[in-house]
Amino acid sequence: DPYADDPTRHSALKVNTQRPFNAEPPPELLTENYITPNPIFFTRNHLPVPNVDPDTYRLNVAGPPGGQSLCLSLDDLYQFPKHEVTVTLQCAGNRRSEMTQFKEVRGLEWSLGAISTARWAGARLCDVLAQAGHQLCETEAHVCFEGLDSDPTGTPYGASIPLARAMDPEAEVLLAYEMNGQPLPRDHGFPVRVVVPGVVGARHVKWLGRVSVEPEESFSHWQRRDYKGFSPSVDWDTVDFDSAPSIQELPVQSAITQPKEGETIEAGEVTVRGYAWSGGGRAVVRVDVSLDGGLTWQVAELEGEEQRARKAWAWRLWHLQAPLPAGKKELNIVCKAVDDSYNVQPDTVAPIWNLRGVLNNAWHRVHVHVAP
Ligand code: MTE
Ligand code: MO
Repeated sequence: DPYADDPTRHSALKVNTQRPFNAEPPPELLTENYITPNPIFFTRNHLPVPNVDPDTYRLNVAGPPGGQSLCLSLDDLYQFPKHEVTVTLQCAGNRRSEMTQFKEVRGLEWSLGAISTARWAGARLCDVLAQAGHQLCETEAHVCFEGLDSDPTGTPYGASIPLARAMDPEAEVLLAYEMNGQPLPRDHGFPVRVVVPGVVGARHVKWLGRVSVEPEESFSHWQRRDYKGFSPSVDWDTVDFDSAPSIQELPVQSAITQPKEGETIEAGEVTVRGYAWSGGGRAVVRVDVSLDGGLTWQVAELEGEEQRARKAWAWRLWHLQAPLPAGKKELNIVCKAVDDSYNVQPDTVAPIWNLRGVLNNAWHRVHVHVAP
């Protein structure tokens, strides 16, 4: 069993698949804290978790043509300036189960918890690439990452991001070795992972083994044959993966974590809670909540500090406390967020449905009963 050596996990996680391990925190724990505690941070593994010895670990960074490659130990990585940033990581498949309800898709049945937030620390990718002699001359180039996890044929997990993002110090792309002040837990990439603020989870390669600059995107299955969006009209007989760009920055997203679907709440007043986030560093400027399925709206209160313009890498938690109209027996609660480009969420899944069930950012809806 290649999974026999996987780490033990927190019992509160809602397990999607055991091998490989895929799990999310339940809604009520997800937004209990702005920073997600490491043991309940959602986990998305495609392969068995490698067991890496930190003493012999080496990160291979390919140099430019004619240049020299770097072979970095953990101690070598610690010599680079340590950079810290709070980043929300979201899987492209977050909220896929709502898409499935509309029409069948292929993929893990994520609820709304394939998203979490941590304070990451490590070396900036741009500093490491510069040390290897790379410059931003090839504007069309890509930085390819390989994990130390591999399938039975020996093919590692891989992904890539544009070189322009990797070399931009303002983009804050990290080779992270700390998560919330601790060494990375094994499930989250011990000893080193990539963190690409504002970009889909799939590019945050864990158990990082190799970095190279290439003229083309990674040839990995997960870069070329997965994590892409398509029209609702495309099915598995007609899909042409080369015709769509790989997902990088994600669209604006929000979801309700309290109350829960099907719950019975007390009459009088309701408190609605949730999260909101947008990709590419776009800040959340507003969350609208409806208690009547979208007929009328109230503006939720955003918690925490104002986000940095163009560098809003982490989610905003929000809440709304509202009196309930007397005699209401049921509520159809809806939320939708607006980012600082005034991007909004579509009202239903239908127009954004796709065969792989990615990029679901439709209005989130929760139906509850009111106690008499
Ligand atoms: N990196 C490696 N090496 N192997 C993987 O399976 N999964 C990716 C990404 N990096 C993956 C990986 C996907 S699809 C996501 S959503 C994130 O890791 C999840 O990170 P987490 O498990 O720390 O939440
Ligand atoms: Mo993912």
